[in-house]
Amino acid sequence: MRVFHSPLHARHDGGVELHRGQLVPCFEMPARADYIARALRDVGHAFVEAAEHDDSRLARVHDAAFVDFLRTAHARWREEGRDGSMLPSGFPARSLRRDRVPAGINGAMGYYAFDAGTPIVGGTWTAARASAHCALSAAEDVLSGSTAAYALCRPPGHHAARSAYGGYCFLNNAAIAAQRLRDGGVERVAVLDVDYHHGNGTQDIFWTRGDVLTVSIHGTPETEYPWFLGFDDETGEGDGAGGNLNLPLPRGTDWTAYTAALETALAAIRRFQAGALVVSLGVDTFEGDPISAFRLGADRFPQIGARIAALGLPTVLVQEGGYAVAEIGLNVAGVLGAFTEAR
Ligand code: OKP
Ligand code: ZN
Repeated sequence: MRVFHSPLHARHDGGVELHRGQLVPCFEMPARADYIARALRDVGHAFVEAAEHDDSRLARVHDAAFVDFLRTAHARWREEGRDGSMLPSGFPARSLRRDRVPAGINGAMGYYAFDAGTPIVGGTWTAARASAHCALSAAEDVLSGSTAAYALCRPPGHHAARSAYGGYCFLNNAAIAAQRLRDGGVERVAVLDVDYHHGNGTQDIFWTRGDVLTVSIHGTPETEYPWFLGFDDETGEGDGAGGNLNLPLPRGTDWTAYTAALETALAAIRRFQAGALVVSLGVDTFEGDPISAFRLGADRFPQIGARIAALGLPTVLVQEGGYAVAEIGLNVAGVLGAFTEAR
């Protein structure tokens, strides 16, 4: 299958993140994309550089003022005489006002961010935009008749909400791809999120919509990031009532429990009668992942790919997490290889 990529991903290099009380080197680093690219090239996937797309595609799923914030944040930071990486340190939690965006950059950053683990640097906007372009190009490839396409997105996207960033994510690439499929004439689109972390941003974006089903299998937010969304009683509202399915699983989940959840997810997608599928493909469910706690061996990723392929739907696979950098390429190639063989 075609791999849509962009060299501009490397412009986002956050440096450090706040992790368990310490400033540590970012887990979400440029080398991740390079390892994936090498592994996919080695097995012969066709590489295509993502095309430029209009920014109006981003505003289909994000708030315009939020997109403006991302576009201008680092320039505003530099105008205050600072440089390097931006991390927020105050957030509008309970008892504080959320009805106004502070005029200054520090307050605005805390307003739009939901964690202190997602630095913005000078190249973040360029990279995040290029990442979204990978997803858009892959979606258009599928609209033109390809069975499936893979977007080598970096930075990832599934934590980015309509007007909030965090979890290493700025623009929600999977949501942007799903919306592109809708705008291209697909009436019902399903998003299956198999990243270890709950896809809170995708859930938020489609929460009140009946045309996009969102399903996420993830480590339970009782103990796992993003902690404040992803429980199984979140099912959608309004036109989106019943259109969100969360399948949280405990730390230590093995293949037996994982496949049961995967089959539940696939059954829901079949029932929805989707015309196309977007997969938020995180491979941080791997047993060697440094920030996650499922126990899937590398041999399970081809099985995941084959099961998803069995849905028989036109599919856009969008890269999300995966932080065991040495194995990330093998695990992504495992999913894509088995998917291709099954179709
Ligand atoms: C991104 B993706 C809080 C940061 C905690 C965030 C993990 C984001 C995972 N200071 N870590 O879903 O793989
Ligand atoms: Zn993740």
